[in-house]
Amino acid sequence: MSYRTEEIAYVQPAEPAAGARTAQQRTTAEYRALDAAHHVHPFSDMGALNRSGSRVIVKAHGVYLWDSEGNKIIDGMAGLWCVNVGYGRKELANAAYRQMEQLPYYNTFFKTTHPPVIELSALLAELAPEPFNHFFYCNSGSEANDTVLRIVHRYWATQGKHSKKVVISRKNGYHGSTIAGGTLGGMGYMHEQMPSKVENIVHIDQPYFFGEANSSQTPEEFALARAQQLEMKILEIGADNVAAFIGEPFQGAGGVIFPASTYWPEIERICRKYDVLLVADEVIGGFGRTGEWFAHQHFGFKPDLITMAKGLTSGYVPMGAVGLNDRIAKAIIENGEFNHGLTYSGHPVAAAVAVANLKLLRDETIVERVKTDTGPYFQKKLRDTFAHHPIVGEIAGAGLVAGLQLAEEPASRKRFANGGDVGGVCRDFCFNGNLIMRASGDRMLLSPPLVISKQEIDELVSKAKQAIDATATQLGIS
Ligand code: PXG
Repeated sequence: MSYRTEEIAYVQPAEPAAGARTAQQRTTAEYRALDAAHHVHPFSDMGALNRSGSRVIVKAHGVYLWDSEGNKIIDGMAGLWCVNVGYGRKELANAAYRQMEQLPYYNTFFKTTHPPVIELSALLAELAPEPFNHFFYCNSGSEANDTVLRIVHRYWATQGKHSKKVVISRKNGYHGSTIAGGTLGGMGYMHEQMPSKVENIVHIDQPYFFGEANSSQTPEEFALARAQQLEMKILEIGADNVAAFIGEPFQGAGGVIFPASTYWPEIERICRKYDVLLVADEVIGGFGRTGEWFAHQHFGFKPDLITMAKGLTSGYVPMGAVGLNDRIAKAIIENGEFNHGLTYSGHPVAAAVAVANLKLLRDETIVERVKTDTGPYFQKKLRDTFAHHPIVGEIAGAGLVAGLQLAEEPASRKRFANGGDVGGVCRDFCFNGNLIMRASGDRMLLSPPLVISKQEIDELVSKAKQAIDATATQLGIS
C-alpha cells in the first residue's frame, strides 16, 4: 500500500480582508500580558520587550502576515529565512494531516524505516548536485551543524587520521545556537554567554568587503586575501590536525555578505591541497534562495558536506538534514556503527511535509523563476532604487536575498559609528510601516518568500525605501 492516502478535504484559509479583525480567542492586551507573564523569547531582552509588548502575529497568507490588530504586514524575511513556498499552502498542511493519520511517528534507529523518509531521501538525491546521494536527519540547522562535527570526526577516524580534529570557521558566521553551533559561529556576543565552548574550533576573518577591506583593495583582491587566511591558519595548526572548514556560501544572519568571485574557488583549492573537508552551511542558502537549489552552486564550488534546514520544509514543521557526498557516505556506511541520532531523526510528518514542499519548489518551477525572473527583477529594483541613496553604501545579493549596507558616507565606505543603533532605527520604521525587514548591525536584510510576485516586490522595495528615507531624515542626512 502506498503511504499516500486519499486527498482529504481541506479548505484553503481565505485571505482576511485588510483591516479585518481575525477570529481570535483573546484581545491583544490579554495576549501581551500572558506572553510577558510566561514566555521567554529567543535572542531577546525580555525586560524591555515585556515593557513595550510583543506584536501578536495571528495568521498569514502568501507573503503577508496579519497581527492581532488586523494590520497586514508584508514579510520581507520569509519568517526567519525559511518560508520559501510562502504561507498557507494546503499541499503542506494536507501532507502533515495525512501522515499524522497514517503514521505520526516511528523511529529509524533499530532496523526500521518508513516511506516518508525514504521518499525524501530519494528526492533530495535527485535535487542535490551529483555527489550528494545520502542524507542524515535532525530537527534544526543547529543540530545539522552538530551532526556535521560528528560526521567529520568519524570520517577522519575511519581513515586512520585521528589527529585531524580542528574545524575552522569564520568570525561573524552563524551556524546555530546549540553549544556546538554557537561555537562554530563567530558571534562574540553569543560566545560571551556560553558556559564553555566546543574544543578544536577556530575562526578566521570574514570576507566583509565594505566593512573590513582597506581603501586600496578591490573586492576581488580582498576576498582572495581573506580566503588565503585559511591557508595560513592550516599551516599554523598543521594540516594533519585540520579536519574541516565550514562556511555559509553567503553569510545570512551576519548581514547577507556576498564574497567576490575569487573567494570560494580559493577556499576550495586550499581545502583540496591540504586534505581538509569543505562544509557548506546551506541552512539559509539552500532550496532556491539564490536562484539555484543550493547557494554553493551559485558560487560554483563543490563541498563535501552540506547542512540544511529552514527551506527544507519551508518552516511549516521543524527539520534539518546533512547531505554527505559519496566519499564521506561510503566511509560512514562501511565502517560499523555511527553513534549519533535524535528521537526525531527523519520524523515521518516532517519528512512528508518536506517532500510536499520540495515538489512545490520543483513542479511549480519556483526555484527556476527566482533565477530567471523574480530574482533578477528584485536585484535590479533594489539597485535602481538605492544605488544613489545618501545612506546606502552597498547592495549585496542574488536571487531573492539582499543586504543593504547603511553608511554615513557611502562613497568612502565610512560606516556609522553607532551602526547597530542606526539599523535598529530603520528596523523600527519598517515595523511601524508594516514591513518585516531584518537589521544585522548596520545592514538591512531582505529574504522574502520565493513565491513573491513582481507587484509584491514593488511594494516591498517601496516600503523599504520609505523606512530608509525616514532613517536618513532622522539622522539629518538627505
Ligand atoms: N546555519 C545558518 C546559516 C543559519 O542561518 C542555523 C544554522 C541554525 O539553524 P536553527 O534551525 O538551529 O536556528 C541558522 C539559523 C536571524 C536568525 O536573526 C538566523 C537564524 C536563526 C535565528 C535567527 O537572522 N539562522
